[in-house]
Amino acid sequence: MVVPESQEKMYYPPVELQRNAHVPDFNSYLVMYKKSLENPEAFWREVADEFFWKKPATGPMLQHNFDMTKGNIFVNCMEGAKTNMCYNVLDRHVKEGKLGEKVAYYWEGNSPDHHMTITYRQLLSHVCRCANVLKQMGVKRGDRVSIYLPMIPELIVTMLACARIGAVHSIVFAGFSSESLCERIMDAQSSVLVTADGVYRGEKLINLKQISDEALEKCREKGSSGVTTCLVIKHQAQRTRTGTSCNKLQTPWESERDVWWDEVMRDSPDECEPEWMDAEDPLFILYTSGSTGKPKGVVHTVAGYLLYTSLTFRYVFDHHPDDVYWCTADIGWITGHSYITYGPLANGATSVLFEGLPVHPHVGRFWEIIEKYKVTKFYTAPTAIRLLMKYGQEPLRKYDLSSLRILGTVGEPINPEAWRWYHEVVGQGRCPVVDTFWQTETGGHVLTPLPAATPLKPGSATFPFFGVEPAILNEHGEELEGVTEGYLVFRKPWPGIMRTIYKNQELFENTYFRKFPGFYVTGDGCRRDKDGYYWITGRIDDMLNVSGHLMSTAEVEAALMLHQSVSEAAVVSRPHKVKGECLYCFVTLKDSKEFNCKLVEDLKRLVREKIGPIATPDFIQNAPALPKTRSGKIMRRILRQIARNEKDLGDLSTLADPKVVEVLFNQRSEAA
Ligand code: 6R9
Repeated sequence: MVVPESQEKMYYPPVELQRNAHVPDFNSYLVMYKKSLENPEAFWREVADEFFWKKPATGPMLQHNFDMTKGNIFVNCMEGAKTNMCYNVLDRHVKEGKLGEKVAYYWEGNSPDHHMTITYRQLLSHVCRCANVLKQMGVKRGDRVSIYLPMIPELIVTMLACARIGAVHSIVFAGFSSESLCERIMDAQSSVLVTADGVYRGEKLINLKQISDEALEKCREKGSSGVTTCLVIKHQAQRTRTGTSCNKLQTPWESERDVWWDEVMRDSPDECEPEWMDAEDPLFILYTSGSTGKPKGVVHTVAGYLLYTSLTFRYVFDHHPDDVYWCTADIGWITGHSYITYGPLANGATSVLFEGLPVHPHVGRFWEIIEKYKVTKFYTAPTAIRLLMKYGQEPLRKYDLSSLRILGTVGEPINPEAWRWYHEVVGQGRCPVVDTFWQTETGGHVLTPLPAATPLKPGSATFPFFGVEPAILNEHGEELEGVTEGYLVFRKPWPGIMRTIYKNQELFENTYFRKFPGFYVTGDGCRRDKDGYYWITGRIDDMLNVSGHLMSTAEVEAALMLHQSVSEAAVVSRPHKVKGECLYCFVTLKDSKEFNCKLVEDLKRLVREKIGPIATPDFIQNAPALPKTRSGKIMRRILRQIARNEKDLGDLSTLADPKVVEVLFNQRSEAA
């Protein structure tokens, strides 16, 4: 890695930020990076020292095997140590750090009229009460608890309560369908489901309890005795007095199984001894799309995840005690787990927790919230930036954004145009933009700038974080040096990397380690430029990234193929101004079935019901046949080009029947 000497426009860190920063210049970054690779033991030991350990580690900070030819793949951090995540992110601050009265979260509801403030002491008290409630329900160390909740404080309370008693939380994004929720409850074998009566997303009321009931009914039909208790938060009825009050009578209720949150929390004691967990005990499962169509339960463990989310949060957002930090992600995704809950709380940070949408009730909502809470660090997704760009500068001019110091993005590659708008219009040219590349599997940032240290190039995630050693390989697994492009892989683990796929170590090894023995394979393509900067080029495998949400083609294809008229389906991405990518679907119909508008609408509805609104197809095209290789594999590369109307298709010799390409191009106009 060299100090950049590029001709293209670089954005250098502001001097005021450098004065007081944790990593104040590029040279400091290089020195620390070198230490983190040469002596990981000392590097991570120092990070661990600030946390509370009931028992110290007896083993090294990190042990691993990334080579399938040498035995099972494993990562082990701080063997022998005992600790508790919840104790470290709450009790430690309240008891040792005197942060009891500090605000942990400013909650801002879907409507600007709904908001509340929660201090560290209050959060600890709620968490202990919830922990006792869960225990009362029979939840023990190691048991799984599924959580299907909107962005409300109780979501954080429940996840930390699980962490306190050693239960493993499995949060399912509250935009997923009952089918998706059922699948995740069954896979995790949860005994408790925590949900809410309902939630307003913008103008739309979503009846979460009804969806939960449907999911549990589906689980029952599939023979799972699983969930014995459903804990229900009265959110919509209590906090969003909208007239359509949804109370005990209107909320579907099964008295044997369902319990109101406020009734059991009221009498629950607010003290609860933390369960002292082994460093490598699981902390949570979070499902991510798999290329086979079945979601994979990514498992993260206690100690390593604590060290890594805490350190990345501190350095990447250059956290200081008087900051007000806001990450707009949903806690149902990894970004929310790592950078709304665990990373910020581990640092004793004050965060904004936002339930609503960027454009409700008006398109200046984000800017209004930044002004209201004097947000200093703001973290969002390229899709949100592109959406807000559409409305121009006018909505921002009404608000005072002078509190902002650092901006961040995550979820997909950010196009330079959006990057510059974010930097110039939102950050008024003053705030570095940290483009953080990472995955559900990596637990925390792996390629990222540090705001006071790294000169920025719009669209590049720049350099590796401490302890992370990237490499770029070609198809044959040969490492490529210098300026190059290929598969992005990592040579060794950092504490926050996933440990396994829940109940499926074999799938874990096959997915991430089989292709290139000795490396963790991200599935993303990557380019390295002459200054050593890394540029993510997108997924190499057949994944789709819609508005920052990753899904697999197979998952959407499977949903389409449930329709009785469809015999085959292939889904590819197509660039979209706001969502980054959108879904373009090719469907082959069964003989005698007719392709018409009604069918298109039915198929869209089907995908929404099976997966959720985020997966709604934008285009559906009739495909009398699909381009396939001789061995019968669909060639999605060609379909992608048809979807994009790119006529120069290159070599078609591997196709079984090249004529189908022409047919698909001719039918294209009907699709849009
Ligand atoms: C954190 C998160 C992971 C995939 C990842 C990549 C894409 C995420 C990115 C980015 C370019 C960035 N991705 N951040 N691509 N630049 N800064 O999003 O996790 O939902 O698991 O998605 O998202 O393709 O492989 P996850």
